[in-house]
Amino acid sequence: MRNLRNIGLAAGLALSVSVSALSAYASEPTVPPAPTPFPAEGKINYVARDSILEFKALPQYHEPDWVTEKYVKTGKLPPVKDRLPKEPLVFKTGNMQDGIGVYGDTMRHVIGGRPEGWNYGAGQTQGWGGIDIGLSECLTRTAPLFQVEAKDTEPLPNLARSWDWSSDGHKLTMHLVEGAKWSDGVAFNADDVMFYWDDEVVDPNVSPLNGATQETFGVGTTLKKIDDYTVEWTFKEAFPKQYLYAMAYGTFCPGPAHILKPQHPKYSKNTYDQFKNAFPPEFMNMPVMGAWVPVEYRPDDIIVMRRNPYYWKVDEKGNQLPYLNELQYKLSTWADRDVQAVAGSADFSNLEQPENFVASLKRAAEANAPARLAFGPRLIGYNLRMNFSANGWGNPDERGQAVRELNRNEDFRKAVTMALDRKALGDSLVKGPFTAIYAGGLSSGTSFYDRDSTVYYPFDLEGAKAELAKAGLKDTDGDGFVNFPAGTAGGKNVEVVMLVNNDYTTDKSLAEGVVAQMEKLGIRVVLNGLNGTQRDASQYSGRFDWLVRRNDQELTSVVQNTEQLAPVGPKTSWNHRAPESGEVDLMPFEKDLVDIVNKFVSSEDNDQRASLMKQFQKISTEHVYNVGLTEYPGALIINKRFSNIPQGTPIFMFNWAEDSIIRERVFVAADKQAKYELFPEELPGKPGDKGPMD
Ligand code: BQZ
Ligand code: CA
Repeated sequence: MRNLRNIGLAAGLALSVSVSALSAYASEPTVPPAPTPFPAEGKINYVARDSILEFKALPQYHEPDWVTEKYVKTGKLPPVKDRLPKEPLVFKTGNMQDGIGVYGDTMRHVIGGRPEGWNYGAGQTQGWGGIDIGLSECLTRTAPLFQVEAKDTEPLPNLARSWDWSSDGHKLTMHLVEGAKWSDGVAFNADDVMFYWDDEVVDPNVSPLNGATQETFGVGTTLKKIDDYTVEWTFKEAFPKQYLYAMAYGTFCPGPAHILKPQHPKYSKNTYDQFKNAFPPEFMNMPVMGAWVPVEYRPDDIIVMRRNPYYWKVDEKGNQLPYLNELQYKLSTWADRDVQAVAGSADFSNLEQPENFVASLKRAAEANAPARLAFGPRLIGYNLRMNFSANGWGNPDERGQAVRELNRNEDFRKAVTMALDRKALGDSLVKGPFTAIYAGGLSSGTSFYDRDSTVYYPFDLEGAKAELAKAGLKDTDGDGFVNFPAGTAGGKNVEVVMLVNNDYTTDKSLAEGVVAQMEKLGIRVVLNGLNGTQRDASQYSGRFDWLVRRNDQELTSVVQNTEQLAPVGPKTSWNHRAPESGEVDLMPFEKDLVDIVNKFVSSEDNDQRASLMKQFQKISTEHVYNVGLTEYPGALIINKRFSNIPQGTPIFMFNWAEDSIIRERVFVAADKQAKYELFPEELPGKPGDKGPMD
């Protein structure tokens, strides 16, 4: 065993990897190499949390002139002040980089997903890429917090305008915005919140799109209505302030109960499937609380959204938001989004596929480039995740079951991680300073990351083969692939089916790289490439042995989607869930991870939280809870005509940039407005009607 000092581990080793384990490898576990510094462009102007917005009544309100002329004066709509809450959400001018905006123009998005329908609460995607983000308004809001110092912040008020903790910290009373209306004019109130909670989150037959379950808000948590504008949470832990993050986008964005409830099996003859599919993509003008409403859907072509005349947010001059009259979502591919954004035929992209970095940088550097491109911190990462369920999640066949048992064998996991040449994987995506070796666990770009708490098993093919042998796998028929032991899955070659999202070049490139490198180790990996929607369905139901997946918020912010860090509930982890009936069969180290996450959630002490995340990082990387592949920075590409784009907005942190730039405050100066609107001076129609209001 080489002397510890020789492998550069600092004295007073932060890792407590047992010495005996060290002697087992040709190369010792160590900390990941320091990533090449990558200067995030566009410094973030940090602000105080309460400098962004407030709720208050203003002396007067305004709307686009054409709304007054065409809709109010003709009696089709009430005056704007009657369409707003008593005290609307007011965005403070001081936090608006270019100040008060003007009405007009549109933002043209391109997306790679496709809409299944409008029933987000029952698990239907609208195609991602900012559509669901723009439709959804949630109890709290976290994406704009990228500009607030992490240590002293908490989620922003949104549909919940304020909240109070009981003295013992087990109850949280939430006060909802009063007098806000859905885009069809129907009042928003606690019944919407309770329908989402009782009939979509708690109802075991319904899975909301971003996977909220009761345990997302704490095991045993309950919620009840106090009055039309007050709900009360009850938690087992005291002061679990962490859950205010779970009440933001993805996990607590109520739908219109007046439209959904009549279709729900508890209140109709519908099956759960009929409920989920009750609002197909063709169902236009689905009532939303968001700033824009779907008025046009042309399959494989475009979705067009028009401004919501009842939107409940204003600027400090009383101008009802949004400034932009329209949003467009061209139905194309994720790679095309980058191309169109830099070319100027679209307006926005999260540059997240390294294969497009060089071409996008070149185009954006040209003098007449229509779009700005700015890189942020290294927060885009990929993990290979192994299905740890050996008790039936996903109903595996004999071979699948045998692979899951191997996944639960730490020697097997170490063999896999040591056989990965992560430098080669990163270089296969893009050369240059972008990609970094990523051991797994928390992203290096998050404030909770601690490199000295990260156990990295360096690339070492011989050492990996030794681990594979320790796991009891040998190539008994000499064809280069190890076999199951005799009597297991017929003693055939170990064959692993790896699920991958075919919608992204990057996901496919990494998956193909893993297949090639596993072949050198002697493990046969077969790709199961599906589109995003099918991939999500297979993954949520546990129908995978391994999974290559881009990181989500729990690894890039830790405080968002925290429950996804470990199997704290039956359906919270990406790669380890309970079968239909039964518990999650936790391994000992997973029990430690669950305890750490539960302690983190109910701790208010920032130092304790930081140290809990160091423990999480050490245990999860030492035991290879997930196998890191690579990580790199993303870049925001946005057309130069837009104003109020906060400088330094990261494409992904608490949420994606579609949320973080606060699109309802974005505007185009009058002299830069283009004639891109497809439905100029039109407003949404009635729920289910075709197209805009006639
Ligand atoms: C951003 C995002 C906005 C989902 C989705 C998509 C789904 C996943 C993930 C990203 C897309 C874009 O990501 O890639 O840049 O615009 O939509 O929601 O990958 O397949 O299930 O988690 O966010
Ligand atoms: Ca063999």
